[in-house]
Amino acid sequence: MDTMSTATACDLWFQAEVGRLSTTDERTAAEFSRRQEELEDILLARAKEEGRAVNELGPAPEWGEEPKGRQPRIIIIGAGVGGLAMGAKLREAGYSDFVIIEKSTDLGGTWHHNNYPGVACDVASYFYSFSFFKNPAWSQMFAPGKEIKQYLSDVADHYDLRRNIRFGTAVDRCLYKDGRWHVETQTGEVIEGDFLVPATGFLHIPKLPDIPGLDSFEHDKFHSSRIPEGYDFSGKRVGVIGNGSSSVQIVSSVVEKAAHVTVFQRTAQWIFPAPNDYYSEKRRRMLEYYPELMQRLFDFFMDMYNTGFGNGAVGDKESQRRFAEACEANLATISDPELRTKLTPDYPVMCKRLIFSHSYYTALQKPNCTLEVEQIDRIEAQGVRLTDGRLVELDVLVLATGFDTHAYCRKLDIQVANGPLLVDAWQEGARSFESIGLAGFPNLLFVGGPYSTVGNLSTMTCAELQVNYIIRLLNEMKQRGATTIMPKQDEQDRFVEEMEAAVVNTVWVTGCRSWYLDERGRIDIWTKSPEAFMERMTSGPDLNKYELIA
Ligand code: NA7
Repeated sequence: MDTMSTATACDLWFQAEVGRLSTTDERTAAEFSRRQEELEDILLARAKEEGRAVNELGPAPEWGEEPKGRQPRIIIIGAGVGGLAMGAKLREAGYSDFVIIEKSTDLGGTWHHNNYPGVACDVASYFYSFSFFKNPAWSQMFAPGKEIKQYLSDVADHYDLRRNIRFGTAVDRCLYKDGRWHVETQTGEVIEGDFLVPATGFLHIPKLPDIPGLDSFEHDKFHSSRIPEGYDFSGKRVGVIGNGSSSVQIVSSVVEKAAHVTVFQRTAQWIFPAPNDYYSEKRRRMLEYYPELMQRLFDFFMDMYNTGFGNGAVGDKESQRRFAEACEANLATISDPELRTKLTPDYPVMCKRLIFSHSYYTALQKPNCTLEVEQIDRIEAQGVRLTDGRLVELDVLVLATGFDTHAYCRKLDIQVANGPLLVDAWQEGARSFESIGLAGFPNLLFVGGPYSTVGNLSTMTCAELQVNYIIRLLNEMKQRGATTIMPKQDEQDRFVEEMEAAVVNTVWVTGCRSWYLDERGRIDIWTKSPEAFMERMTSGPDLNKYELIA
């Protein structure tokens, strides 16, 4: 075996990876793993023989060549995935005059705020990475939140972005006047710039349930994203309201320590049985030497998410059927028929964001866990009162009730002097042109705004595509000597119509409530396939669809 070429060993390792991920048979999977381990030994030895360098990322890259002409000053809001992608790519493109305003004391956005037990991403780690900063060191198939935060920290260090970040600075108001954006912070300071890039994310503002008596609970109570890091659930009677991805991860983790866990479920969810494999130290070391394998892993998972999952959500019946079968088979593993009935959704798979978990059903079947489907009447000092009159006494209450996913950057009070206010422009629902600009708002460029592909594409990939689009837009403006840009209203209207026409094909409007729908039942995420989004982002921008002012 060790006489094979390095290229063949890489091929075989990758084929074994695909085989392992494609089989549901544990013995076959174990055989693939064993073969991979042998190949890792060979590949590590080869790396030494061939004098391969560890693919270390090294010091921050030199600034890209400055585009000719005056440098625009760019104000980015948020040092999460979107803001950091923007900073890294600006730096690479030579735009040195930018500031990232971050209200927290550290970077990472969602991955800074969410510190609950079991926090992890539901997108495979090799794909939940920037294509320009692949990470051989992921420890698991679905990386824990802490690792993702560390990864983002590494991105910031590598691109030397910390010096551009203003931590602990909350924005109050963004006013466009006299041809510039004036960003006023809560301390009254005004930061001026030519472009405003809100990269504030959408899993950001906690949505608290409108349950009567919420404030009367006398013990610890947290939104899932505000559980203090290291909070000790040991020996406590824990109540968790909600059963989305956050709840599923919390419950699966906390059940090991808590005296009892009660999950208050309003609507059953489909659960896709995804094992969360650990990646061995040897595998990680091997991958450091083989960027070509990192690329293949990235491409493989991208294809799996886009064609397998993404296309299913926007109408591919074959993909929907495969996901439905896997979820139904998972549900069938629940031995107690009463519990199984409680956990059976009455809407199609993927209508709500699909939950990936290999441990939730196991947790629910533990003797110290109860799934409560009687609805909540009110919260009282000692616990949760159900509509049938029972009181579930608790020592700690977790509100895993999601986020205000449609707020986007409304809180920033964005407005144009003598012109529109963002909240008015979005009165009938958030919108944008091609997920980037907004008619009536000069030099306002979103990363992760309305019509981003939050459905299925990795947020990292989505941000990267948008940022590359923005850089091309800035470069083209420079070439044309333009200083101000905004989408033409009719082009934006046509784009919104295109998105709304495609909604009917999606599984998101097949009869469930989810965070994809706003309070009017309107969808403001990308409604076509992930490939169509990638195509739009990489072929754009078409500056004929924008108004340009020199
Ligand atoms: P989600 O997925 O929005 O889930 C919120 C959960 O909270 C869901 O089960 C809701 O039930 C439930 N909920 C919300 N309000 C209430 C009230 N008032 N009463 C009872 N139950 C309620 O949020 P997550 O934080 O879990 O996940 C967000 C995303 O983060 C996730 O999709 C991943 O991409 C990462 P409902 O189903 O609406 O009946």
